[in-house]
Amino acid sequence: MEIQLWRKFLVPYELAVQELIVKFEHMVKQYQQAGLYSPIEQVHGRVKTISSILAKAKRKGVANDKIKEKIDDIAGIRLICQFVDDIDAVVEIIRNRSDMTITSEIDYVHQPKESGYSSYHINISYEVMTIYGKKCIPVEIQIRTLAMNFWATIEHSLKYKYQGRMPMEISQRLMASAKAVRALDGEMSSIREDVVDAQQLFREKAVMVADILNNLDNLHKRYQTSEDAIKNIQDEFHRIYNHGSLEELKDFSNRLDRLAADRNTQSLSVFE
Ligand code: 0O2
Repeated sequence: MEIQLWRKFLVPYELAVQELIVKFEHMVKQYQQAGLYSPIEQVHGRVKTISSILAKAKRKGVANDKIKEKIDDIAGIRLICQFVDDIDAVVEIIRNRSDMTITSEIDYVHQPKESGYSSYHINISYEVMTIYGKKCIPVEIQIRTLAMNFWATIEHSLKYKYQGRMPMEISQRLMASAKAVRALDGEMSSIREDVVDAQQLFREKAVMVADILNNLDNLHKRYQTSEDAIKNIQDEFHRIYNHGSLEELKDFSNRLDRLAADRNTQSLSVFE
């Protein structure tokens, strides 16, 4: 295929990857805005390069005119989770979506590959609208933890370097480190609740601080609150932020909310 034809061939794959990145990133944002824990930590996506498609076709003995049917990871999305349990949650989310049709699933999490590779693969058919009409694009979604991703990235580079002739010693080290990755993920799972709680508190505090600063800005600019009153509020905010508890910050934020909501009042009695 000529380069121009390749580019045309890959356009709907690029569209599918871009749309899916937007959808999954938006999902993460929705969880964050709702103050909820997101089972997805990072979203990545790529369209395979032409040389990588050709190399895979050669490796798998796929003729050039069969690439479209036989290579199903030309469009790829990678969803990175913090914990192994999150992988199941993400799989469930994808199964329940009406805009992605699952064509196959491979569970390399519970049955890792011989190499040590671990990840959950879901192949979907995803519809995009191009200027030539609708097209159903096959997309491979890989779901893995941060630790699994670290291993896979390193192993991928080494595999590329050794081109299928990986020295035995390195293979063995990789297998041993894959075992360490499973142990690490297991350890992290056992403290998942603590980590999630801590992250939740951090997020709550961040949302509260953003609200407070927004209210302060409004009081200053829109309601022309006096400089002295603003300074008092700011001083109290700094004191609570630096030395107070989350409860105190919550109470402060609620008082400021009430004050900002009451546009007619000139009284700052709640801070007096
Ligand atoms: P790239 O460059 O990441 O796109 P196979 O021939 O079995 O390896 P197959 O039949 O296409 O691959 O299906 P599978 O097993 O679902 O693998 C598809 C993709 O999963 C691979 O694409 C890799 O991204 C990833 N993967 C699978 N096995 C391994 C592994 O042992 N190590 C690493 N690092 N990644 C793996 P590509 O085209 O091989 O690579």
